Amino acid sequence: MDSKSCFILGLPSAGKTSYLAALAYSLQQKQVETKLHWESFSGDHQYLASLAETWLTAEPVSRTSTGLQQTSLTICLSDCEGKIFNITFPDLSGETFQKQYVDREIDGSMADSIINGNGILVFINPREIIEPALISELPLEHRLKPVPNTEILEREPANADPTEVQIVELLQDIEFLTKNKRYKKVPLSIIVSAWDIVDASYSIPETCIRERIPLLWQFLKANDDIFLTSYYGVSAQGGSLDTGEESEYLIDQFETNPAERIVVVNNAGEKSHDITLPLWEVMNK
Ligand SMILES: Nc1nc2c(ncn2[C@@H]2O[C@H](COP(=O)(O)OP(=O)(O)OP(=O)(O)O)[C@@H](O)[C@H]2O)c(=O)[nH]1
Ligand SMILES: [Mg+2]
Repeated sequence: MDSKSCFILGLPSAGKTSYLAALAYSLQQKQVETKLHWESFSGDHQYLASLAETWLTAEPVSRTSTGLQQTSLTICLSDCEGKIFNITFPDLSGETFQKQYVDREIDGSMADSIINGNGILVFINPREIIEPALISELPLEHRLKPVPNTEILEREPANADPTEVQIVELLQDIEFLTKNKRYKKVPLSIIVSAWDIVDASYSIPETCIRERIPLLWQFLKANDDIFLTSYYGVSAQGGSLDTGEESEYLIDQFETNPAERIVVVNNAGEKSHDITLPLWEVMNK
């Protein structure tokens, strides 16, 4: 049996665990057609089973702390052609990636999963984007005033630097780590999570990335000889779960077929409920 692995990257609250919760539920239901299906559990399945349960009851997932992060979850899947394979992926804490960005250091086992992996999913939550401030947009008095050294020392890069700068830096680490594998491009899927809150004028995920975080889009365009990129918009929850009323509304509305809560938009703007699509695509490139 084939063994594959997928690396999952994203800053805090990027939507990684919510995606895995919807995936865990989707893989075991039959009402909505999906490219991938659950064949059997391998390893410790408790984590994914409990995420699936949380998803079904329309509760938001808890933040993944570094102490509770999962470095290697394995499930046995079958694809639409009946091919069966084991797939391994992590559910890491966004803080792990912030630390990597700030310290410019990566854990050895994480580096190995990137080097030996088959593809990467990168999550970006439109609600969490830190926009860059252009010098030309700052009031003149700020631009003329010298910055005191204390302010520079107190700067917190993880909470202040633009999202696009942090993600591009993390992708540059991947570029470096995979440099001996240049015979093959790195399959990458950029996933705009919480697609239900994205401005309705965006029907194409790549346009949303190009306009909201242009540095990332430019980086991927300029490095298309290294990364083989696809773009998806994903609403894993199907809507906001910030209040009990919102959760109840979603449960009632999709009582007969909960998996229809999920919305996945590909780069042609086509909508489906198949949350396995980004994973299936990066595994097949
Ligand atoms: N509206 C909406 N919100 C979502 C959706 N998916 C995730 N969110 C929200 O985004 C926030 C972060 O989601 P998580 O899945 O915990 O993100 P994460 O990347 O695992 O974050 P860390 O564990 O901190 O690294 C939560 O408040 C979720 O409720 C969605 O489909 N729609
Ligand atoms: Mg998480």
